Amino acid sequence: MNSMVKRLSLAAIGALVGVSMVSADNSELEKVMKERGLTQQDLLAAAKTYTPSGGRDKYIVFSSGGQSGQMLVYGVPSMRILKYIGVFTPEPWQGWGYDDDTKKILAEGKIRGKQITWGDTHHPALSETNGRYDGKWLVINDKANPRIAVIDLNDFVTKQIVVNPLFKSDHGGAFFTPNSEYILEACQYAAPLDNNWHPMSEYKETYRGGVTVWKFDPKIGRILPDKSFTIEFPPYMQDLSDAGKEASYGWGFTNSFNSEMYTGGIEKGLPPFEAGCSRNDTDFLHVYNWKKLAELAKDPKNVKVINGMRVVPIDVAVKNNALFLIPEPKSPHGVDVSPDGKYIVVCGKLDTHATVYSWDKIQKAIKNKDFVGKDPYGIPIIDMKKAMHCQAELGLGPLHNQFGKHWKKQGEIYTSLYVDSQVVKWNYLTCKVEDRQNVNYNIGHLCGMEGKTEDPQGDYIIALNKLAIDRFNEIGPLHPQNHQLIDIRGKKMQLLYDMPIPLGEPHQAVAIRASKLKPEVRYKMGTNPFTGKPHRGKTLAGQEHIERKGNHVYVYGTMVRSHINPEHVNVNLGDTVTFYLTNLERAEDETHGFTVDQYNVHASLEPGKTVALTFKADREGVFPYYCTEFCSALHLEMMGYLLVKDPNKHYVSAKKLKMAKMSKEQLEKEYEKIVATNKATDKVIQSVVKFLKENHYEKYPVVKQLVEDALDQYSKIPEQQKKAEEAYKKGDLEKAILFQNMVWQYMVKTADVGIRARDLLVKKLATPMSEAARRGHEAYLEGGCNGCHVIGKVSSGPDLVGVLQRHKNGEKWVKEWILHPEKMYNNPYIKSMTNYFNLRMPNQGMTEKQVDDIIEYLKWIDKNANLF
Ligand code: K7E
Ligand code: CUA
Repeated sequence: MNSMVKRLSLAAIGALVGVSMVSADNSELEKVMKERGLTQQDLLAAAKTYTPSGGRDKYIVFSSGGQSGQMLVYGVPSMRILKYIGVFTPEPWQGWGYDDDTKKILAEGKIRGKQITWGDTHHPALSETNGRYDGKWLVINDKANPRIAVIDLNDFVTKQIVVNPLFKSDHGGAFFTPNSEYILEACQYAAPLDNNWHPMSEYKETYRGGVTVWKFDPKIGRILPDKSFTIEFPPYMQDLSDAGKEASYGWGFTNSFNSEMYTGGIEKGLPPFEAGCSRNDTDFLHVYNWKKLAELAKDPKNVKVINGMRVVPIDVAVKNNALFLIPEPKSPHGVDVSPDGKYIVVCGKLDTHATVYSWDKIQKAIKNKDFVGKDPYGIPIIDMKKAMHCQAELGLGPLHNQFGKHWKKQGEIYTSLYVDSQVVKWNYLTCKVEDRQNVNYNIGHLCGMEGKTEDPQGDYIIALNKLAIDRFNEIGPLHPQNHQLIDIRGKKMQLLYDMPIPLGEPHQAVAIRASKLKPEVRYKMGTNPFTGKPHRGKTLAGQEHIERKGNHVYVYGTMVRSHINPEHVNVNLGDTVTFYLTNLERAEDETHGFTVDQYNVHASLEPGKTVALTFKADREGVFPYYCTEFCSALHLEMMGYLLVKDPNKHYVSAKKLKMAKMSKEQLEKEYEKIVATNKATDKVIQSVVKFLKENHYEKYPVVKQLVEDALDQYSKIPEQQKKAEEAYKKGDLEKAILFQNMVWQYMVKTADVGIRARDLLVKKLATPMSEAARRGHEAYLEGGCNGCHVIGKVSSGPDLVGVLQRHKNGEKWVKEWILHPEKMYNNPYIKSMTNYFNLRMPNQGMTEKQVDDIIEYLKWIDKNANLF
């Protein structure tokens, strides 16, 4: 335990976690600590991570979802998961892979015609401007099926998947260059670049590795495959990569782990890959000038085209001084370029060292031709000693690096040790170790806050641990992964929090300051998020219709609280059906979902979005469709029917059931009742509107937005009212009642949002509550006082505004009255009140302290009396 923390007094800890130091609270804190077996350091950790309801995080983390083929998003320091993003794998909640447009994106990931519905995601990367995260785009690789996906951070939705036509697996991607000009994606398991059969015996001749340099357009956020190219590498099993920056801008670095070019064969009695691939003491770091190669690739003379992609052959790269090798210690894994681009840090899984190369020295060695020879493919090998800056002895199994805030002067860097289960803090300028933190267990990557950019933020490191073993409750043989949050602000690292990840094995995560992300909260009405343009199926209120073209039925529908329009769709067996649906909501977070039962379609409709769902009506019958998000009190009613009829079948109609009908008088009565209800409800609405206007709601954007939504709902009323009156005139009372009910529905929705707006406005306008008043308000609610009293209004009990002024010695009087009401039942004033309300104030068994707090709350009410 950190000794500084040990010495902290309990009072200081209490103050730290925001508990006021009155003895009662202190003893409660002690009790909780004892009951839960918490140390003072635990409390400190809790205070550093606990985020009260409504609180925000400083950083947002994008973590690979490993074999789930998806990504996850969480906040730091709270470690609360905010979202899963469907990427290579269908994700039903978001409709990812269950509506037409998302199916199309997933289909972009088809490999040689085959749809692949999973992915092995490893390395997410955020787009950069001048080597710093700009919060616009996110990309990630799929190791199993070499592909890159692009996610738009405007809505956190995957917008593009590109397939690498050459590689059969990839790993060293995705890495952005400093201005997001390109994305590097290095091969992993060497294989023929073409799609033909080549025997293992011709491995050296016909198997190849490489790095694909994908052209990226940061304006539109798309990879441009036609402008991309691949650099051919020897079959050395390339691993991780990083792009140079500042001093080393224009260059790329990719390491490898099979310079032996071993080809395995355990089944033939040969040593397995693991033995053959780790025979040499060193492997190769590939150093290449992507900038120069991009220019060269423009000339057809310099490339061969394989599977439609331009490939710069090894000899062309070598001839142009654009490709070199540097030996690196045994079985390297991570390669990370320092924020100023001057150092390249390589960690080897089978070496206890991290090796720091100097870019200056590498350049000098290239200039002076300080080569120790050439590899079998003619690539010059730079003398390792001449390129090295220093080596740090870190421990067993160093894998990955992240830079800290004090990188420049103190060479602050953090490295994960897989075998030792540690994070090591060291100095890459001096190669001295400074601190170690045990993690649980077997860490892979580690994630610093913008820790691989030119502007590392420090603050935290997240350890992405492969094994959890004993950290969580037992849930069967498959354990979750364990992400551990470590505070690096002090001299010593402090472990703060364990977060289980039950979704594939996240290899790497990247963290960005939350302030850099500015996503939309809604789409422009009728948008197709994948084109950014109006959707071909965009339908506005009043435009709903069903169209038949041959045997394709198009439904142009809308969704809004709480109905789907249309509610009946009749088609013939064998028809193709397309539902176009637009969510007409403008209110934030008013998402609807849509499915047709048993047809394996689903869509998520965020406000303003239009989706398309196409399927073949290949089964006869009646299929309910409904909204799948609990969007309002009448969400269950948000439904309709798809009726699929076999046109070649003769149907006998059922006998009509005889049911009692309501008399005209009964209907009249019901009609009057609903009209009266509507009038009363409207009164409530008008009073809320008056309050909002008088208090200038328009000055507060969040309130304004709610009011706009409320008015939007309210504006639908006249039309329904008209329909009701017309039906009434025609004597169709049934219909008139239903339309009046619809009026009421809109009123309820208006009131619902309107009241939310009012409450928010009150909070904005009111003087802040003292701690005591806040506790008093809670005691008031918990005591059920609001069952009879409504602040600002006489209801089942008297209005409490001004209650402290109503009696002499008001505070004392009220306190006595709450504590012992029965003592005052015979008081004439109380008697008359009891008679008036036909209710007696009960003894709620409150403590004196609670009553004192309630009085503070009542004082706050009086101060803000104008708001009630
Ligand atoms: Cu080390 Cu794929 Cu970056 Cu796993 S990788 S840990
Ligand atoms: Cu819309 Cu539930």
